[in-house]
Amino acid sequence: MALLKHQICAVLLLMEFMLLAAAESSCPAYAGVPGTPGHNGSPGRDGRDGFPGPKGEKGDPGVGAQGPPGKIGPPGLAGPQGHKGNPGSGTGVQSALVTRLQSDVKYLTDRLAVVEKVLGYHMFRKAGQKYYVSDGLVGDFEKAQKFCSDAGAKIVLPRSEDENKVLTSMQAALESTYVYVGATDRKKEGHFVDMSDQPLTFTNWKEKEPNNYDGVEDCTVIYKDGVWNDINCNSEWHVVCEL
Ligand code: FUC
Ligand code: CA
Repeated sequence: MALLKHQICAVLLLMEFMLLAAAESSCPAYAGVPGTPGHNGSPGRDGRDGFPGPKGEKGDPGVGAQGPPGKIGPPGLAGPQGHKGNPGSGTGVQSALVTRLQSDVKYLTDRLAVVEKVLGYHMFRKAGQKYYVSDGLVGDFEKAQKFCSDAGAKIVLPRSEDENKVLTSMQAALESTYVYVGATDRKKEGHFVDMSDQPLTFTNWKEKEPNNYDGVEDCTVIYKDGVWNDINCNSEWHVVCEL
């Protein structure tokens, strides 16, 4: 059986060979119809790594670990006077707290109103709990008084060395020779009082002042170096008010 199979194959191979030979020698040349393009092949393997790139720029310095907290600072300035204490009994604690809060809110509201008013002036300085303000106005004592009272304020009157210094610094900024101070002896010669007719608790008269020069000096001014002089109320000087 196997022998027969071999023989058949041999015959078939011989026939194929003969056909091919006959075709090559006697058939006219005929180009066949082009076949359809084959499919894309599968992607090739990954290439090798490239050369190393140039050196990068130096990085930012790192943040060190946080150090220990610093020492406690000095105590702050003394605040305004405290409020009346709560009632001694244990009852009514809540109503006392409400009263206290109402009083705090009133204090803060009033202070804010003053600060907002101060912000409306061209120049201002804080002098303790007071504010000294100026719009650069120059006028006689009457005009000074009106300007300040219209602002709900008074002509400035330093009541201490510190306040006198604040006014002196303001005077330098105003570039004025004199600034009016709210003290007069119009009612009694030689007896200077404030605008509420109260005796002065602080003065800083220049040497040999007040001298009522020519008998017409009932108003007061502060000079550049902080000393005071009595002067004619009709003379015109810079006006500063206190709030
Ligand atoms: C001094 C002052 C007067 C005036 C006069 C020109 O006598 O005391 O107030 O300024 O100088
Ligand atoms: Ca004088």
